[in-house]
Amino acid sequence: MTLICLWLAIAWMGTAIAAQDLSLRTVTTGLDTPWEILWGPDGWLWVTERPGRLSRIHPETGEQQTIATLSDVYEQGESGLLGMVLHPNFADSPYVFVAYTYRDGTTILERIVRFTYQGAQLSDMRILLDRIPGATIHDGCRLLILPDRTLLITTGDANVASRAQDLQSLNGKVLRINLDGTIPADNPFPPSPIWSLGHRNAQGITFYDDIVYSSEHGPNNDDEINIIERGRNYGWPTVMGYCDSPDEQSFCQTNSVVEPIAAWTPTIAPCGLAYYAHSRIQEWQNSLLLVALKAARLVVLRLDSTRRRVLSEKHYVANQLGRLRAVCVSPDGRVFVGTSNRDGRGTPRSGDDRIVELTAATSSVPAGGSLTWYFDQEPLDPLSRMYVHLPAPSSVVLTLFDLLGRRQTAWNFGFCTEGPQWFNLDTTLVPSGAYIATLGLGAQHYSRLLLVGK
Ligand SMILES: [Ca+2]
Ligand SMILES: [Ca+2]
Repeated sequence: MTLICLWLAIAWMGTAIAAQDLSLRTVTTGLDTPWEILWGPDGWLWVTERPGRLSRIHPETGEQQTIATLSDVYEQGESGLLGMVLHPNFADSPYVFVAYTYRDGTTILERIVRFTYQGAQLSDMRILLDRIPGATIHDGCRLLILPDRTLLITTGDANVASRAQDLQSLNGKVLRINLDGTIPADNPFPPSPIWSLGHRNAQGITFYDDIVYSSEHGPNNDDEINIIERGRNYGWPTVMGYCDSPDEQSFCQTNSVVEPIAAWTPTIAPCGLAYYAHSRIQEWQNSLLLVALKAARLVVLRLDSTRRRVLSEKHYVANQLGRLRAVCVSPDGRVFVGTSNRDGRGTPRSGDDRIVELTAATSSVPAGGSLTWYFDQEPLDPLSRMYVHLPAPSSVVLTLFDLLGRRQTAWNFGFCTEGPQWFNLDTTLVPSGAYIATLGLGAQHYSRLLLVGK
């Protein structure tokens, strides 16, 4: 038993994939321009589609449940229902934050709103930030909630490039607001929501530890990946990509412009961005996963130990799925992407748009299929919970072994019915450290590395 567990753990940790080893599994079809895909605390994918629908999609069956359809969304060109993020403590605060464009007369405007999720529907819409100028192009609007419980919002320049440098304009910025719509007292330009400036059209944002990363569309050159820092200037429209022409260098010195950590000419149209921290796909650990519209591929940017420098760039599924707009990483390291072939610039194929799971062909999960298994946080604390989507009714036992394979403790949850389950884990008496966690489901065993803290 001990040897088996160790072997499984090593197999898990050692998984590496080459591009040709990646396999694609269509989760669902028939969508129209999925703009945001999130992994929800209920184990479903939460999705916005640009014409105005919000839905939950089951990652295994593809079942779609509409939770709202926004009737005042204005979709033209790049505008419409855009970014979404869920409250980090969704069980107690079931709030869904959404960005969309609408029309006031002939004027296109953008707003950030908050819904409450109850009874499998979104209700009680509250406006947090309103009347951000929009346009048929460059509407930004990727959302991110930071650990300090503030909301970051990317905005585009709405096709007026000079606005990106104007501190009186909300366009071409990263904005930061509190989750109730008020402005944080420690914003750099109080009482403005502006957090950083000089952006053209950022449509990807993610973070890991204390670093916020963003992707940004360039014009006909210099798409960018930036590290977003408080109060800093990112150069647009004077500076494109690096500070490497005489005009740019002068502006960069005067304004202390932050250069990107990656730039692309010719452009790839970079969009959704996610940080990959998991060991499930070892080769991608400590990388940024970036999906591209024009280049129609997943770009994996491996970072160095400071996480501020790109070590390598690899491309996957190039031209296999068409335009890719959204990427989502589940807490157990599964990767989902959304196509954008019905957005007016793509060539829809039968079934488009779709959500596809990218998996290593040599799966690190032992026979028994695509088990969804994760913990609500790591390292575990004394009140942690374990999520398992049971593929069939079975007994459930979680055992922790130390790294020498010696059994330390176990939780026996008895016989459980199939489907999604949460299990409470009291780790009060478990010393902090690294363990090999083995989940026994009947005769099947699944292992992974697990950290326990205090
Ligand atoms: Ca820039
Ligand atoms: Ca440049």
